[in-house]
Amino acid sequence: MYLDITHRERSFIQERLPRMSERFTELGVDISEEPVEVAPTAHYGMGGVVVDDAGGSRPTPVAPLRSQIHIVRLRHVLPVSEREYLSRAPDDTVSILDADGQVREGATVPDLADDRMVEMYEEMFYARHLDERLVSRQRQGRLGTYAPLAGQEGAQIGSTHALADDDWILDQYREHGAVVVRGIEPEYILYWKGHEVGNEWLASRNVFPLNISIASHLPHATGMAWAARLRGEDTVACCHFGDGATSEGDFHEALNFAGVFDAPALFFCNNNGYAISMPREDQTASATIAQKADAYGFAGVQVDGMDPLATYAVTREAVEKARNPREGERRPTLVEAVMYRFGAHTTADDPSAYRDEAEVERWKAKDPIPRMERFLRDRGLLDDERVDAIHERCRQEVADLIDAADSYEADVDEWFEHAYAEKTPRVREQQAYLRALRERHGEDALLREE
Ligand SMILES: Cc1ncc(C[n+]2csc(CCOP(=O)(O)OP(=O)(O)O)c2C)c(N)n1
Ligand SMILES: [Mg+2]
Repeated sequence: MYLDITHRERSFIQERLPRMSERFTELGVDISEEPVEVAPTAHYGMGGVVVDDAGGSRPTPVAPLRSQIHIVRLRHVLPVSEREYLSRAPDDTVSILDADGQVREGATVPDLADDRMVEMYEEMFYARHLDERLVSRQRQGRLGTYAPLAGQEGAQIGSTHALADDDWILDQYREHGAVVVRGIEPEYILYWKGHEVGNEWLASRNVFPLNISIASHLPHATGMAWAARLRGEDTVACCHFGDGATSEGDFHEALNFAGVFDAPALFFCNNNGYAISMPREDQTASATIAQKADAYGFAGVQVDGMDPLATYAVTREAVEKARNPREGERRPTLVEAVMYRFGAHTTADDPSAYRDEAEVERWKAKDPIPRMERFLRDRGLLDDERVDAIHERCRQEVADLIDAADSYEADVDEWFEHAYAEKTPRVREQQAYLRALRERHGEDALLREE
């Protein structure tokens, strides 16, 4: 490995920054007399040494040498880590399948058992079908406001497969596919019908309650990851959030502390192009979201979020780094998964007010489900018969799930239980009033539609 620096800077490093010089030697980096051309690489923090991908004119500071590094002009340096994906430039999008489901030239198909890949396909189909059913239920007045996921299955299913079962998932509100991988139960639907029980059961799958207040779960993820480290546990906290969430202070605080405390956290940004109606371009002036990781001293990588194999591969590498960082690596990673939501932000939104149909159609050409299906058919793992059987099984299972949720008998007293640890006088009064009405008129009279 070579560093390309000017003579003045070279002697400056050797004389004034012996620690840095020693570090170069440790890393096996030669400080050459003359500039040496090597392959350009991503900017990459290496335990205080920074590799600049912009030809050396814009060194990127990384603690702890932040104050000294500005005088160093670094050019092309090979990163110390040879992680296939995490050492890429933030705009060098990881993609394995092209839009037609063909493996891209030079791409490596992750080492996954055939059954596992078919399972991923099945779960994506299941999640999409569940989504359609739930949107329809909301339209019938049988579900509350719901956040559709169609288009985003590739990232959710791909990334969750790369986690261990006891790794924690901290979701925003659209990650139904991640829950499908962990084993969805009818209670999940009850959440969208307004029942608290819908949030409680998720802990049994190492999933946090859904998060509606944008980005407030990111500091929790950092805290959980840090706590796991302090306790000597091996678990990683994987936090999903949107492009909009990156504008919240919580995002920056969470990533900053994850870097400082070297917490085994994976920040998984589902960049679907919009925060409700706000386009990504108006959300941040950064060219990518992935590059924001650089400010916190750890790796950031962009991935095709509609390619389940690519999201799997990137997440696997990030999780592996979180558990077993190599010399000079920090455990956290920011993944920016680029994708599109085909439907509305929620069932309370009309996307035709802020985007045109042609845009939607362009993105539909990248739909993760037909892409994965094509790939599996080409490998001889799927054919018409198997595809039909999978679709039929999913339809039946989703129907059973919805039926089971419908059979839930809610106790209306529950409504008053969850807002305060101790009920306020006003809440107690309301509860007593409702009880009195129920006793006086009976349930049937209260529920009758006029
Ligand atoms: C703190 C906070 N501010 C505003 C809102 C209202 N809100 C709900 S969803 C949303 C957009 C979030 O966009 P993004 O993070 O990109 O996630 P997406 O819905 O696109 O998956 C906003 C602003 C909120 N829930 N919480
Ligand atoms: Mg978004």
